[in-house]
Amino acid sequence: MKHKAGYIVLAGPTNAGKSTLFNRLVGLELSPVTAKPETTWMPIRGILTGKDYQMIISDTAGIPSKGGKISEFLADSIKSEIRRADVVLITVKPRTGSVAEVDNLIDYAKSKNKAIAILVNSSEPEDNQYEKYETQIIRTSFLNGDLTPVIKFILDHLPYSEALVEADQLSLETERELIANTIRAKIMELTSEELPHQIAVIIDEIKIRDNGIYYIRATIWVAKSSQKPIIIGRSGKMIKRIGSNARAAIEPIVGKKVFLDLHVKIKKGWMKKIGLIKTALKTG
Ligand SMILES: Nc1nc2c(ncn2[C@@H]2O[C@H](COP(=O)(O)OP(=O)(O)OP(=O)(O)O)[C@@H](O)[C@H]2O)c(=O)[nH]1
Ligand SMILES: [Mg+2]
Repeated sequence: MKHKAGYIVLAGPTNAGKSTLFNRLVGLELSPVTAKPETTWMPIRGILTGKDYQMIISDTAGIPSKGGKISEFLADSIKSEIRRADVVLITVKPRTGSVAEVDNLIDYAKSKNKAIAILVNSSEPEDNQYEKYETQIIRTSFLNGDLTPVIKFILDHLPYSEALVEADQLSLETERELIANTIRAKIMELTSEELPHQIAVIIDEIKIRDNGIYYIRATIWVAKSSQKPIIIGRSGKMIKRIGSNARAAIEPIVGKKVFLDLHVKIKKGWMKKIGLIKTALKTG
């Protein structure tokens, strides 16, 4: 086979299992998965390089329905990933998410003449709700199903091309971005508050100490003073748990022992201010 390479995007309703599928495709836990919606923010691009192909796969935010200005940034980022893609995989979970959202995504991808498949996250036999879109439909469990048909669809629709990035590169994202996302997901996982659009993680400093340990200092932004004690927890228990869970998830990404130094800062209403949103989403 002549060498193929290109750009693939996973897009669809929040909590459909996009990041679960993405991590399996790229073979690394690059994109945090939680049981809560709105875990993924800005796109995370992972790279799968084989002998005859290179896939740059983009995991995107679940289609944001609320959340004000941040949602606008996220919606734009999804569209921009679709425009850049050769293959668009619309990931859905039956009977969840709004049909209108899926309609809009598919219309947009069709208007840009992309190869589109609908991936249905299910091993259950399903009704025909996706047949009206007249695209290929692939049903499989994103968690443990057979991904061969997904890989085949991608390969069938990738253009012939030389590799686009170095063979040993794993992601287009910087370590800083991957680390910030991981810490944020651990906060979402551990705190019962529904705060996905009110917490951001900013990496202040990364340095390798003489003993080889990766020292990471990060600040967690909260939007209200009442949120700070939730993150800190009683006698600092919660922030310790966040730190130790995040450290365990970061170490395989950076391939080093990590020391995580976490701080919490109240940034009142930060998610209403464009400048701060850009810093939080790393688009500034
Ligand atoms: N049982 C089962 N659970 C799954 C499957 N795929 C995903 N999940 C679970 O569904 C939840 C959401 O998965 P994610 O991969 O974070 O979903 P997402 O679409 O990336 O969500 P957002 O980034 O928040 O929009 C997690 O608790 C996953 O473990 C599956 O095939 N089977
Ligand atoms: Mg996700």
